[in-house]
Amino acid sequence: FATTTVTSSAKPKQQAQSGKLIGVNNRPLLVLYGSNMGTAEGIAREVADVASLHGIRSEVATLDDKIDQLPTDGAVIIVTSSYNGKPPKNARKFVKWLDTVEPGQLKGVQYAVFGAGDRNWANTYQNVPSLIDEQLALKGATRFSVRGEADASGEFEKQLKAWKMRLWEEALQAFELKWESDEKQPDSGLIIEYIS
Ligand code: FMN
Repeated sequence: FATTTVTSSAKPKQQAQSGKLIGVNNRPLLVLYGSNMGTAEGIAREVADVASLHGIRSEVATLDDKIDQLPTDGAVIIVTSSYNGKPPKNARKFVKWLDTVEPGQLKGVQYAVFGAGDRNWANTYQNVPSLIDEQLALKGATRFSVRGEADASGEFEKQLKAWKMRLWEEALQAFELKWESDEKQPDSGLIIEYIS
């Protein structure tokens, strides 16, 4: 029996080590973003890069690109911002579509959501990530990691880092991932300790 703890220092440009994360059926990762100015998009790309470096098949797309196409064979990570409580441009259709989905229709989809927001918009802080997170659950999808959020007027980087650490830890458990080599601590952004 082993407990897994993970820390992520997410440096996508680093070289991957020889080890690979392997999981049952080699399940893929889809990272979707809603972003006007690039913050959420950058986070989405970085998450996918780190996963790719560790041998996980990863794809990045906008939320609007995957309407009615949420996969059930792997993980879906969604990173989005909000604009006056409304979705960014490339997430508007997705949010409308999600509202029309029947309860239970998204059974089998495993997801996690992260929101890039700003508390200066106090009444609508994190509106869109919160809405998507709740709606996906209502429609039958399974949340494998709790929603994360960061505040551009607060400790954005610190909050982002904390979310990434928790995300990888919970993803490793949810998808039964482990290293195929003997290496205990790959140093390519994802550090894994096995505690007997
Ligand atoms: N953040 C929120 O949490 N809720 C909002 O309602 C909200 N409205 C915004 C409206 C405007 C005009 C601007 C410029 C920012 C707003 N923000 C709001 C903050 C952005 O969501 C935040 O800066 C985010 O990191 C931008 O991400 P992006 O670059 O991916 O679009």
